[in-house]
Amino acid sequence: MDGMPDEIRARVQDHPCYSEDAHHYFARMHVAVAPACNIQCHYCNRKYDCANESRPGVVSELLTPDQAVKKTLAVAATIPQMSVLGIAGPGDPLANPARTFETFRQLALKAPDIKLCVSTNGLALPECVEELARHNIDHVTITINCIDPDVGAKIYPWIFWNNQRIHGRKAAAILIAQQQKGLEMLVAKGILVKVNSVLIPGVNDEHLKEVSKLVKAKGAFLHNVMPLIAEAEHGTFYGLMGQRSPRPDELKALQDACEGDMNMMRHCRQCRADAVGMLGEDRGDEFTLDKIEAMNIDFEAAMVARAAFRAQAMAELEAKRRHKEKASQILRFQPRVAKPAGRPVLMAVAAKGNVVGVHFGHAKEFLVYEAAADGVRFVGHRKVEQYCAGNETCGDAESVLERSIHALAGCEVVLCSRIGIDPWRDLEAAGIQPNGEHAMEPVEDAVMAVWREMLAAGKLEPKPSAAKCA
Ligand code: CLF
Ligand code: SF4
Repeated sequence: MDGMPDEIRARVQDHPCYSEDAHHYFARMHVAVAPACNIQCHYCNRKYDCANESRPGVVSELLTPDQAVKKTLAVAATIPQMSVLGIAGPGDPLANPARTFETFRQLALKAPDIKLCVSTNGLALPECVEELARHNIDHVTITINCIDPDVGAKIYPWIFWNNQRIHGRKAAAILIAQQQKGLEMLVAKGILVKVNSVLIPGVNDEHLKEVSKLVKAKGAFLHNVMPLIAEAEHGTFYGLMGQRSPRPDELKALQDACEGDMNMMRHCRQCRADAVGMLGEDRGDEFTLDKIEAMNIDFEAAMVARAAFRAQAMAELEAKRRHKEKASQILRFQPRVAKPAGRPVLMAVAAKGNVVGVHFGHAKEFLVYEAAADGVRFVGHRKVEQYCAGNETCGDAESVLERSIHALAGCEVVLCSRIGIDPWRDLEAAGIQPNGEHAMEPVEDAVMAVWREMLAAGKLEPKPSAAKCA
């Protein structure tokens, strides 16, 4: 959020998706009120949630607007970090306008401190912009995978438009036109727009650079390039035909290439349409309808706890921002001496919140940072299975460890709070240095400290050929 006008910063500083810093402090929840969809994407199987913002292969419990409101109030009372309510499926929210807007209408009245957010494929967007603005929806995500109908025809087999099913290039051209028109209308209303794009190798990878340029020129705030997830067991067209997903290094290279043009989101977790909690965690099971019915909630006490949490989180975020601003000013005004030597290094961190706080064997994901002379940059995350699930008889531990090491390819260091001797040995053998010396330290400080130690030890001479992710 460096250099961002104060008015925009105030609108995104507690949104875990629109602000990378905020996602360490604030949580989101989704309510699955929107079953229908008006298009078909080749990466979607309608048995599952909308794959434009969801991890395919999961099914959400469909709620009525009344049930959704009840659930939102219960979650907000239990999780003070919850700042945003999003509707992202299981179909397209704007293909279900009555259910979507009834949910928003009730929540704007009953929980005005919660931000409202929606994600759409964009086909019905232009006709919904007025109503979105009326309900005070300040954040809208449009999934835009292409701006060329020939590319679109490879992603969308059909759309349902004006009571007709339209196929191929013609369908893609209509969808693209609606998405672009919707984007322009939202920007004209002052609504913040995030664009999601699914990176499909060989289909739209190079093309997404043009998409990024265009949506930025039209005023989109943030671009979130997400990897295609295509598994045969999900029964999607791409899954069945063997379309591959991008590797982590391909995703990072494309995000880096687009970054020159606009803010990139790199911390997306491709949530489910009924996700609850901090990004990367899912507490949905605690809030099924029967459990909510049995809850005895003191809403007044909950509001006090929410306000106290918020004040503390905002103060910490502001302190962090000032610290970063000061560091970048020092760098900017330093006399122009030769840049300190040392190549950039990718490091994986088993983090809890904002600190190095997870045992290697307990991590379900690692945050990946790039450390260099001019600071630390978050570049993405890698999902893994828990190597040590607390089950002594787990015979699969070896292969889980192998898969974790494979997922960390390209990283030279892994920071965690603790690590066992076996994984330590195997990581080292794979060229990844485990490090448990910075337990409970703030993540970025720890990563920078390790980079400086490597520099001092003479380990950061340029490599003959840069490390690549597998
Ligand atoms: Fe939900 Fe999306 Fe709003 Fe966030 S998710 S509707 S903008 S509140 Fe966030 Fe989840 Fe990624 Fe979406 S991490 S899938 S980008
Ligand atoms: Fe599936 Fe979402 Fe695409 Fe509709 S917009 S087909 S629900 S991925």
